[in-house]
Amino acid sequence: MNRYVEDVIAYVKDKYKDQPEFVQTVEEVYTSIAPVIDAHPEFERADLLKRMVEPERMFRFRVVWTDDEGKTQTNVGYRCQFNGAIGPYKGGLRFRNNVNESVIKFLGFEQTFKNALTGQPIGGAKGGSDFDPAGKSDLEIMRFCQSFMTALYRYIGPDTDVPAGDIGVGSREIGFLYGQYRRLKGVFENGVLTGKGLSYGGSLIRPEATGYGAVYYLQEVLKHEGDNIVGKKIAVSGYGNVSWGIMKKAAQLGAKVTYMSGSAGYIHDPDGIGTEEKLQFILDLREKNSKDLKSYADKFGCEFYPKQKFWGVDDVDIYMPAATQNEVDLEDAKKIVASGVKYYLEVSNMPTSNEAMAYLKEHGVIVAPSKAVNAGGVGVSALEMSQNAEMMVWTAQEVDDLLKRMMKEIYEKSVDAADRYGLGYDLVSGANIAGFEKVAQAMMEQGVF
Ligand code: 2IT
Repeated sequence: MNRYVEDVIAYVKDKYKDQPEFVQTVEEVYTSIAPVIDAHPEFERADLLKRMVEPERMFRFRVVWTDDEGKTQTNVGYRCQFNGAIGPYKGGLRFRNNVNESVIKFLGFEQTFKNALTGQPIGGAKGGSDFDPAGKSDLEIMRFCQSFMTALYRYIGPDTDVPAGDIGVGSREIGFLYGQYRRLKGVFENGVLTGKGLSYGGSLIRPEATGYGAVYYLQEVLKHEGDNIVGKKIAVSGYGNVSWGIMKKAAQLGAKVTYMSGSAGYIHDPDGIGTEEKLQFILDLREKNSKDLKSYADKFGCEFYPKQKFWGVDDVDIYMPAATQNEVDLEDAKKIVASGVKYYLEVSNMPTSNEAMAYLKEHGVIVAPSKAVNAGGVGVSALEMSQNAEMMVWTAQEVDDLLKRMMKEIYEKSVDAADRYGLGYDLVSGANIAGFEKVAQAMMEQGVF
């Protein structure tokens, strides 16, 4: 491999050894883009790779709030403005108890290349808190969001940094966050957040966009194999907003999601999780922050497998991990290869360990990376920003058409980038290269800093 790439990976491994998720993503992306560095010695002279692993700035702040018993609670908040070379910082906020500096930095680094891939003018950012919304009342969540925004509002804005949702942050949280921003600034600047409710500037299709986009991307992958989505069975991990979008679009297109998992186990529904009633049930589970997937099995008469993961089941055509980071390790990858399932499309950010990904690729599984597959979410967030800036409201059809086109272009850009560097049909390296090239060019043209 390229010596400069090796040196920078070794430097990051040493300097950030206490940030394993961050090291993992840097190693993954930089290994992929090594052929670009070979072809561009000027990138080493400009020390581009070391510059890119340092966030432009990162905030860490105290978030204090009062629970329903009147007790004071303290959490940590973060916002990492990773790379603003191609547009205002953009990326979600994650509220979950396992959030720390490493998790926020890995998500911000990924976001930088993903956002570049969308073709929209958005830089990379991520933020969040170790606050866990599970089991909290609406009022507790409101007080937390208000305190979080009070600490954050001076660092964000429609042309500066535009947060959105992620795990634990949905339209309810975005509503509370926006309300507090508006109160503090005294202006109606709704372009400061995306994923808003429709009554104050949200975009149609934004709630569905990540899942729908993933299925549109899947259609491109199937087309390449001379195949199509009708009749396909899909195993999806997670049952959040993204999984819900996949289930809905898959059902519309004649495919079905037959497996769904949560942290307590998984369910197998051979009929597919596709009816209005079933989809609404999933939304309600999420709304209540419920971890009780068994209630789905009880209601719809199917099997629940407690404390197990479904990797390795062989009665599906496609695996789509869509829950969180590091869901699939080498052992799981071995089970997937042994199952004979041909397609593995990452949807959540970095669900696969680097060893697992290498194993899947080596054994002929057709793999696609999350930074391409889930990019429709942030892509439609950028469309929401456009609508807010223009004071316009686009129809669902208009947004959906743009999303479809965006996913097709992301797929094609990835295929083309891998091809240009002689890597063959490699959607993972292709996505990394295409995203990297755009950010690199913008940084090179903007001078040394
Ligand atoms: O990981 C992601 O791309 C998101 N959580 C969405 C970010 C956004 O700004 O819509």
